[in-house]
Amino acid sequence: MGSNTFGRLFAVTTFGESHGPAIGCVIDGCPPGLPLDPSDFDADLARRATGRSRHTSQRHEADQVEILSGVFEGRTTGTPIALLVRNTDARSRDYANLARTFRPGHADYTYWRKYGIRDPRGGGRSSARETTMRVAAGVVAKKWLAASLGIRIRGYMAQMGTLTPRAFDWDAVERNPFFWPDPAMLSELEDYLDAIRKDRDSIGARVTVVADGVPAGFGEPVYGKLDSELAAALMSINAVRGVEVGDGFACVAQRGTEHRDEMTPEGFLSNHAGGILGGISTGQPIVVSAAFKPTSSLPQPGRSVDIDGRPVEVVTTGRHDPCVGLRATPICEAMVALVLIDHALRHRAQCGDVGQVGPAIPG
Ligand code: EPS
Repeated sequence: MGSNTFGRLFAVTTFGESHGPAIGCVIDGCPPGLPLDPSDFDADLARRATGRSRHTSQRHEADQVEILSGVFEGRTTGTPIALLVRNTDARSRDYANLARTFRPGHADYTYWRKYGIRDPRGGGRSSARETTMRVAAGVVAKKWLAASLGIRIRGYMAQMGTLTPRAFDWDAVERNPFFWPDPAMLSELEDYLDAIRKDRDSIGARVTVVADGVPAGFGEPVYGKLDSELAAALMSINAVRGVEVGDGFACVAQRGTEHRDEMTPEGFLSNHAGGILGGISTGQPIVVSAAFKPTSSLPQPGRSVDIDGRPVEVVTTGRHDPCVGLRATPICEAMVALVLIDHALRHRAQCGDVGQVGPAIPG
């Protein structure tokens, strides 16, 4: 059984490997009539791409999306949308020394144990290159959510290593390569990451995504809860080790009187719940975070074993990110968008006739 399809009514299947000729996806279930042009993908793919600053992998891919089907005269037709991105800058020789061994902390080992095939080139299907197509599919989802429901999805880096923002400005986020909301800290971040790179090491990060304008009612208790599907979506991104909804694990130390979001006719008084109660959206902003582990491909020696079980030392060469979380903001946004469009369509299918019940508490 493979599991390369995500979503039920807006179903995205991705395919391809980092060092194959191309990567791509098929989106099945996109509503017809949505304007869609290849240039729509450029901005988000550039936000995710490698080689856009000295702090990311220096592999240079054009990341040009070709629309192969599902669009006629600039609009989606309701038929499967096939998107393709050609790989143009793979350098497989960087991986030659990994043919018989495994990077510690990398999926190399588990892919080999599961599939019995050792294709080390570029991490194959486990490479973060696959996230290109998540972002591409997310562009379509974001566009429909904005046009049909006025939903806006934005993310930022909420922590890198030990650093957290001391101020918050949404406008600053898109003006720096860290997706960082505190512009006064940029040189501190640069120095921090330069030092990590100089140490030939890597570092973790936290990315937060906020979705504004989500109406009350999305989510399917009990096994298709909005929060459980958001958690699964974010957890499926390479290198994610933890997901939080709203206050997340901080709720462990909170009292009920602090955590509950009191309601008034004028609106909710707080949003500790992250916009979801009982697995259903409340109408408040949806707030989710993902924790990214430090990159396992490291240019300093680490102990490992070879495919015959003998002890070896592994050094990873090649063009790797010192902080994978740094390029993850658009990926997290895309996964949130894919969950929300799927739930928008599912809600419309089951509850489209319910209409407005009771008082709508402003988010
Ligand atoms: C990646 C390793 C590097 C990154 C790659 C993700 O690939 P390579 O060693 O082939 O240059 O460049 O990221 C991308 C190519 C991308 O588009 O995100 C990894 O091991 O995950």
